[in-house]
Amino acid sequence: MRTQLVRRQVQAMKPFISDIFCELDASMDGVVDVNEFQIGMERIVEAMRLHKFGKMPPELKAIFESGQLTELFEWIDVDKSGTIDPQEFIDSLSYLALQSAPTETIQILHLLRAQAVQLEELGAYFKKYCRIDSS
Ligand SMILES: [Ca+2]
Repeated sequence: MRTQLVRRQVQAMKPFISDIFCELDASMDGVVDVNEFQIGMERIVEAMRLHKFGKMPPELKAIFESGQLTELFEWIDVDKSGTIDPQEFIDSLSYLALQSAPTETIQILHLLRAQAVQLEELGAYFKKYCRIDSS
């Protein structure tokens, strides 16, 4: 069964993702903020090169080595609290690792984010434009 296979894969990745989360949580308050995330990610990649995390599933390793994860902070922060909690981290990372082309998925997510920013800017522009027009 496909769902069982997926569940087994997620279970196999979980300890590694948890280890990485602890490594990112420099202040040890149980959540990772954007600074910890960006600074920590470089440390993780370096530690990975030294095989510090043991025999990590290759699909998971590839995501970290892509170096693109730092751009996904806001996507991982599902509840938009400004911090990433362990559940958000485990869910997003296992989701990405189970994609057949994870780096492509990361790129698409990044593009979507960039588009959302542009839309916000456009919205703000029209708001301003209309206000000027009506005065
Ligand atoms: Ca959060």
